[in-house]
Amino acid sequence: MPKFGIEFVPTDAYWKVVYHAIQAEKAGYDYVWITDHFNNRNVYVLLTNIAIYTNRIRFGPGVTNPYMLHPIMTAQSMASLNEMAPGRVVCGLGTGDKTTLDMVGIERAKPLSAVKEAVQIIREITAGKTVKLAGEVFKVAGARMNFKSISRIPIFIGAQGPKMLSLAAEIGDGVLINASNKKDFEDAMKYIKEGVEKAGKKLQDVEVVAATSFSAHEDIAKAQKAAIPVVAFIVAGSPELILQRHGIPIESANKIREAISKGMFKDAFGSVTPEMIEAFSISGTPSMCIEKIAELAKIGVTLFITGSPIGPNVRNSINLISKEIIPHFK
Ligand code: F42
Repeated sequence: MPKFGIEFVPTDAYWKVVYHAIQAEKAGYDYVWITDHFNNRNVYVLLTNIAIYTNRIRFGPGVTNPYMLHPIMTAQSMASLNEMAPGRVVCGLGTGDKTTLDMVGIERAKPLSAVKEAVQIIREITAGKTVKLAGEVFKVAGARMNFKSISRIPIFIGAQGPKMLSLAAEIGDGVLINASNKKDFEDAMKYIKEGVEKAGKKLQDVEVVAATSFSAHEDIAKAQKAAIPVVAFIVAGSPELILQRHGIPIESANKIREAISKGMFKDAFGSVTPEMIEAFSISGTPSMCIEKIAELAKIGVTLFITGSPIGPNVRNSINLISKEIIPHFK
């Protein structure tokens, strides 16, 4: 049975996200993840408030990256949060969204090394050790914090490419996969198994996380309509290989990409097809969602995240998920 997580993109005021996190805790979710992009609300301001206003749910950035914020600072933030909410903090780390890093002129050089070295730095610093590392990306010349984390902080690595998936399974406590369709998870599992073997671990040692674009409503049309804007952005940002896997013509994706880049959102959203919604989201009635979640669990997903849009109305959809979907898996 998969555990449940919820992901919020903090485009809304901080209090609204915190309100939904409190609601998610009451709804029976196990994890809340806050995405990290410079152009949204600050992830640590939100996580601090979530630490204060919740009691049980585990939480963390989903995901931060080692380019925008030095891993030393991520480690410090994680350990400080873990003092506020003992044992509830998890660290989501990835190579970072290229588009937003490009906007501030930060190059995503050597992503595999950056993630690997960041994990080492975060693990050692939070454990109270002195870090000395002459890495390919990070040079740390004997750094140590004056305090250490009160417990070990699990690191979940955001991954999509084959090498990152394998690395994530090898060194991470969890692999966070941004996808919603079973084809993507069938493919990802090959690389996850590779990484697990490389590390001499068992598959059960690694949490396989589906970070989905999710939309639940009793009315299927309403659920799918709410998913359209998110799906449009996913299609626009998807590499050719992924589009091919789902039988989405490159020309259709290019049309959406072009419309988004010109700010013509109505045109972009109007070009989203039912096939795209099927490929890049889980949207529909509770029973349809249950079927899809069960399918992913069968493939190997152990933690299921309901991500943006969650539903036409976030509050109502959390209630619906709490009543009709989560109990099915408990
Ligand atoms: N990104 C954010 O910025 N914020 C978020 O909140 C966020 C959430 C999130 C949640 C789940 C998830 O799966 C991803 C998420 N992301 C988020 C995106 C994440 O940060 C990454 O952008 C995303 O996972 C895509 O990266 P990737 O894992 O596919 O890795 C990329 C870089 C890639 O191309 N990987 C290749 C692969 O096969 O895995 C390998 C690339 C390679 O070989 N690089 C070489 C090297 O040495 O590293 C050479 C590269 C060079 O420098 O020439």
